Amino acid sequence: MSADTPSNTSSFSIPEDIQHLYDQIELHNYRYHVLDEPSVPDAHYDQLFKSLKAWELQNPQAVSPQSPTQRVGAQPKSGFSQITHEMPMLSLDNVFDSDELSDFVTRIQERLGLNSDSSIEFACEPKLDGIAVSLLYEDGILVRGATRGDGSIGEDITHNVRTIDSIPLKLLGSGYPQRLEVRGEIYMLKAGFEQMNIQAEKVGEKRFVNPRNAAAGSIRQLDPRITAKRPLEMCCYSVGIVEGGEIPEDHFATLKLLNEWGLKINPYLIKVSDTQAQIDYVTKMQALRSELPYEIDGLVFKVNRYSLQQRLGFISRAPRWATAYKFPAEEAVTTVDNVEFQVGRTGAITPVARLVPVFVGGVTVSNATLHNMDEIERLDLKVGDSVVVHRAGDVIPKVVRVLLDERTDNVSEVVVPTACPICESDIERIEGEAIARCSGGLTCAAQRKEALIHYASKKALDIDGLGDKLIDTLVSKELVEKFDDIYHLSKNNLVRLERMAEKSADKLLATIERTKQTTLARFIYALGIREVGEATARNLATEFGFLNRIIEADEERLVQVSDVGPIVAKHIARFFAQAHNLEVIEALRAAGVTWPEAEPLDVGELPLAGKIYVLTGTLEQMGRSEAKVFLQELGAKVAGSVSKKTDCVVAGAAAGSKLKKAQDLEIEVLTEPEFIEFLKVHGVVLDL
Ligand code: D41
Repeated sequence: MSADTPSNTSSFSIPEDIQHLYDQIELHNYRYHVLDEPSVPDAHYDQLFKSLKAWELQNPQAVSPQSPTQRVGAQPKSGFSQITHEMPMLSLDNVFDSDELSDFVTRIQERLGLNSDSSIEFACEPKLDGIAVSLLYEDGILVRGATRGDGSIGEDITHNVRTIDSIPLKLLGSGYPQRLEVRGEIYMLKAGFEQMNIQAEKVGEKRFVNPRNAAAGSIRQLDPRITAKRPLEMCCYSVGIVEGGEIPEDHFATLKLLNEWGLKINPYLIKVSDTQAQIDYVTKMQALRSELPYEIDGLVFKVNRYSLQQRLGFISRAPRWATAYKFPAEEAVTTVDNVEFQVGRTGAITPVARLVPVFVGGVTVSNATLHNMDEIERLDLKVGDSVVVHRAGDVIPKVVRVLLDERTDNVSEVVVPTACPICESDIERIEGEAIARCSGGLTCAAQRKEALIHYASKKALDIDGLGDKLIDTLVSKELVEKFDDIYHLSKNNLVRLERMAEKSADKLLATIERTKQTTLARFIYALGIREVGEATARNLATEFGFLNRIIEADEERLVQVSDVGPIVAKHIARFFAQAHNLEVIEALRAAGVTWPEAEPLDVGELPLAGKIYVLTGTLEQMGRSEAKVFLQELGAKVAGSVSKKTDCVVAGAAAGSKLKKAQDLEIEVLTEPEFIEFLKVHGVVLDL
């Protein structure tokens, strides 16, 4: 949080503070709505707004007509004509946790005069983080597109919506009302957004802050040729005007019908009738959030039946029958206390920002990666700056932006070290590479420690119980230095360590012993060869079958392995050319580490050779990337979309259009349990 962000409202008893708050909110408003260039995350803005509202609630006599709370939306950009919505586009109230969600349901039951255990059907859908728009169809023809604007007046964006492929210019089928207004969200896919920013940087243009602002900026272009190039989509979530025709009696059925008329709806739309199912939906979607191809900032719950919606009505522009369930914001503002440099497994020196702790993406974050030296320059970051921190899913938090407007005189330059902060070896930086490295190799304690952590990690030797902290202790007590030292640890060594009871020492030693039996792929991955990840290690193991053959292979042979390019081949060859690496391998073999070796199977002999598989929906027992690797191991190709050439579709939960297409094309479909059974039959070992 910036220094001037109120933590409570009591500090705003004097009007100057309030004026300052007005100014801040108005500035953010202008940047957000007019320039499409916000400088702070929404949550920060919401916080300011909330503080002002709270103060005004305490001081109702002092609410000025100039207060930002007294107007809705912002001025439209000049150049667009205005559209008055015949039926206002309502806004949504928010809830933030399951208690508030259940209060929302209770209020509805009470208003409808129902008792607390009577069930009401709700439609649930993701809340897409884009911009709300209205489309008007007359006799099935798209005649107008408009932004929501302030809910009453929006901007005419007909020329731009016509460029969006997921918006039909003419409705499909028949039976639609003569006049039909469809409402929904225009948004940008995450991948398209990344692509756009890469392109923007190449030509020296400014990056967009996030997919939502990129979508807003794209839809409010005066030149539709620019909009047409942007990867936009639209998903529908309600209807407005309905004249000269009928729609079903509930929201869910209406959306399904819109879908039949050619409009896109969200595949995760479901109906639920009890609180538990609502909570399950929240849990499921929260887990899925970071994997979705678009950003969502929450979910929307709507009373399904229109007759009930009507009875409930709305207050101050928000329907009583709907609410947004907001997820924790993935961005927050905080201050950089310091920048320190960490040494990774391969010697890469990564700058890390030490932050004033801040709650973001559901956890408190006090460190964020800055990737490399170039990034500090690109961000123009100084110690003491206010920054925006992003944390999505389980990904490492990162600093995405510096709030240059808020920079004070109390900032200092980041001091880049010239020697390794751990072992004082020289730092090397290859021309044209962004990464600086410690040249100490395994003589550097930091690199040794990281190498050991990697060796013991889940995808490598999988020595459960030998994690970061224990390795840290073992290295600093000089009990472990090289990989094979792990196998020479004694119970005596272990029980002397803090927090290591006899039972856990026994357990750890048993795990170390058991995991000596490994696979060639795990072993190669564990060695920590630069650029050799899990998939490359698997490919090397499958194609060579024997470690010695890999050691002997030259670069020319190595590039024939799938996924191995000239750079990776060079790293592999270089690794095995170094005598001390071969010694490490010998020492591990001598300590009893073994793996089965066998003549590699000819790719053509694999059970799924030549078959094309498509994965869709959410797999609950394994990740999609895992499923992909399993299929590839059996010789199948995994494609992204369903076509006539597809042999089989594996459909997880909430599978959408791909599943439908597979059914239309009469392609074999496996459910997740069927898929797992199928893998087992083909001898794939699953550790689920
Ligand atoms: O996905 C969304 N962003 C979304 C927004 C959604 N799925 N449903 C919505 N439903 C409504 C009502 C209940 C008023 C028809 C909305 C919005 N409103 C909305 N978007 C922006 C302001 C309001």
